[in-house]
Amino acid sequence: MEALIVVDVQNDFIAGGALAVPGGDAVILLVNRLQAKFQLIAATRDWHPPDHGSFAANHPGKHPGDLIELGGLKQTLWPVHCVQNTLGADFAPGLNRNCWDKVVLKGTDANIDSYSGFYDNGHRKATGLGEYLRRKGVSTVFVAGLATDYCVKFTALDARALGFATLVVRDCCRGVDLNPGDVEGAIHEMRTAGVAIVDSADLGKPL
Ligand code: VGL
Ligand code: ZN
Repeated sequence: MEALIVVDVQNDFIAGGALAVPGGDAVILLVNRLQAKFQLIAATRDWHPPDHGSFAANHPGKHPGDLIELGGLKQTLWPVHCVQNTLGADFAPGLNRNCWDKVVLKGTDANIDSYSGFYDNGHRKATGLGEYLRRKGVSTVFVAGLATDYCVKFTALDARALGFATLVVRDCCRGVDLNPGDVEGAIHEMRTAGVAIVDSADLGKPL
């Protein structure tokens, strides 16, 4: 059984959003097309409380891009984004949600960030996505969405570590590239961990 995980395709990560990922809008159509090839689809949703520790604004004198320690972990600081029950946390307009079987909220604990859809960044708490996929008999997981070098990467790495055959559909993802080369580095890191990098055109299941 195969499943698709659609990562964080939310307003704050597309044009006009607080943490807009370059080219992020393009994934809406691409993910819609990709979704048609799957029987089981889970989506992740970045869902932060207003006092979240990853927001630079919650650390006087700090700025987005700065590195701090949060809950004993290194934490990159971000603009305020994906605050619970705000427009920025809504899924992107035009994204087809009708076919989704599960939505996983992440980043809900103010004291720790959660890039992966499976665990927080300290691997302290599971979201339940891993158990859900196992219960559904999933052995192979495809990952697409935003952002390649953060939430897509960590979701794919955790999926692989949990024993799922894991493929990232590269053309259906876009990255932040905070430092140029971050996306390439993320691709390399995922490949090294046993994650396959594929393109949607090569999936062998034409529409
Ligand atoms: C993300 C930074 C902060 C992501 C989420 O979805 O990749 N990046 N929160
Ligand atoms: Zn976030």
